[in-house]
Amino acid sequence: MEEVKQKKKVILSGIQPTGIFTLGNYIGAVKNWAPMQDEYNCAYMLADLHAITVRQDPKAFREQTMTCYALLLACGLDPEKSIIFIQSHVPAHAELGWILECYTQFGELSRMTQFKDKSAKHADNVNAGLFTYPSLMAADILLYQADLVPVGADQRQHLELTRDIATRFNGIYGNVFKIPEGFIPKAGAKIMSLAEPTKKMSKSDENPNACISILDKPEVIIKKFKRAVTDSEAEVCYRDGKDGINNLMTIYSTVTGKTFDEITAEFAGHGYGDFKLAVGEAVAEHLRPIREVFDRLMADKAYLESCYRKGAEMASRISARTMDKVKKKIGFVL
Ligand code: AQP
Repeated sequence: MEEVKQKKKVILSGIQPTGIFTLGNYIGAVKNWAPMQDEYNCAYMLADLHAITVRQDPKAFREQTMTCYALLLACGLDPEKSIIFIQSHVPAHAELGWILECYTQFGELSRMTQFKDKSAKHADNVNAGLFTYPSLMAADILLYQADLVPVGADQRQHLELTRDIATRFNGIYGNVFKIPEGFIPKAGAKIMSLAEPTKKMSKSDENPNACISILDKPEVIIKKFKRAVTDSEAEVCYRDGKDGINNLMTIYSTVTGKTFDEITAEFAGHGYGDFKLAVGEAVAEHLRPIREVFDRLMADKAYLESCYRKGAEMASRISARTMDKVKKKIGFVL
């Protein structure tokens, strides 16, 4: 009997080049991308169009985008296996983004917690792009007819909205978009700030002790963990209300593979000082190979450019198919 070959599922995810990735970006998202490359057809993008919802310094932004591209490769993304591109190199994102804004309700966007958080954080620049960000994110995903979208838990709400927009569009025009599923890792879905463990760890946090950058030197990583905010008990265990310790346990568990019970047993009778040191050392060791590959890649800008040009070409080809379909369905003259 002839073997029926199953088509590989499509994955799309992205990250904003708004700074060096934090341990939160890494554990919640990027770390999970490389292992998917054999099983799925993957497209990963640097979301630079999303990044300008917050004011960026042009020179720093350009450099940061290159740095972040190198970081994606250093985290194991392989341009021979996946499409790794820069969002603004593929104009279809902005084009479909606008179209989908017209199929997204004001009320829906008003309910997005990221909009509320970011507009409070950047009160001097609450621009329309910050508000319509989820429609552009929907375009990013739907252009590639993605089956799965691996993101951190903080993006769950945007993904739900993407599904609603796609379902609404399909309801009007027939089967245009694949309805994507979220792929949110169970462990480490949301890494919290080391300084305020009830807030998520963010690249743009102004307090350098709040977040670990994946390029921080080992001694810096260890120092930041030593300063991490915990509680006044002295028990390493995962429990409601122990936000700081829960966060450190999640991080330690992700980089060592140990379960929470194993961690509790390992540190029974020890103070928090020993635990924090162990977490710092484990994270520094885990990130060492990424730093090393990153340094090599940054020394070869021509190679990086050839990768992102090729990525843009492939992404443009795939997204053009969806754009054609969308335009025909809406009734644009082609
Ligand atoms: N703290 C986190 N824990 C787990 N996952 C996280 N992600 C971000 N922070 C955490 C995941 O990282 C991916 C890329 O995020 P992004 O750069 O597109 O935007 P963001 O969520 O706004 O990330 P930051 O670090 O907070 O950036 P800034 O400070 O620029 O706003 C997403 O999959 C996200 O889930």
